[in-house]
Amino acid sequence: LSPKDVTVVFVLGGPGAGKGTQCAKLVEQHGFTHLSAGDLLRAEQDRPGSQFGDLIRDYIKNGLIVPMEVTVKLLENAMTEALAKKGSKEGRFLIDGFPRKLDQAYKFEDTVCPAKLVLFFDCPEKVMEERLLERGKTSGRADDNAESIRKRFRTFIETSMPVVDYYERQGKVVKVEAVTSPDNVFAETQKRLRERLG
Ligand code: UP5
Ligand code: MG
Repeated sequence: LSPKDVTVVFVLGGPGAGKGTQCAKLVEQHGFTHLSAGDLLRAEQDRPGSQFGDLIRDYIKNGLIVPMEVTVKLLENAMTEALAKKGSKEGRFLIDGFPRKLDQAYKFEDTVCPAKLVLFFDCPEKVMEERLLERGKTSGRADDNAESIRKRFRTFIETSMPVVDYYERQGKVVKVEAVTSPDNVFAETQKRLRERLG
């Protein structure tokens, strides 16, 4: 895939920062294609006959990063599929929750496509924890429990924040505070993206 044909925006932020919520709004109003790495992994985990089901289940429950080959391939397939469906090579993609480890960032930019921007939702752990525990009452997600949440936070700080710092040094990060209401966060997101994407 070539950056001439596709625009890739990575959407990062801690667990529960609101990446999925904001991506849904961006799709509705700006026609992006939204691909959540976590959603793709959960779908692959549940796909009958998948050779990666048990591995993915184990990594997600422990808040660890699934080996990048699996995730990059799932994303690449989903992008190709979305482009085919639209019947053109043009596409604007929000890649949500990826890359969350430096090796993934290098691999994706090398073999799939460099990112134009990184949208980073910044939110205190306390707020994210409350949101996830609340969602855990009904989400059925195997990682929305106190113990998994603690592990997800640790991985975020130790492994995923260096990715944000890496893109920060390239001047690609658009940072948005994600503590207020979803509509407020969205208004700020739109404003900041307009400044950068036109
Ligand atoms: N909510 C959202 N915004 C709110 C707001 N402004 N005010 C009040 N409430 C708000 O939101 C979470 C909850 O908060 C919801 O109930 C929402 O209504 C509310 P959501 O939009 O879902 O936040 P999001 O940031 O998307 O949270 P998510 O739980 O999806 O984050 P994670 O990053 O933890 O999950 P993800 O699915 O990306 O990854 C899960 C696991 O997959 C990882 O831990 C890892 O094990 C694995 N993974 C990989 O191995 N590799 C990858 O590349 C990606 C994932
Ligand atoms: Mg999400």
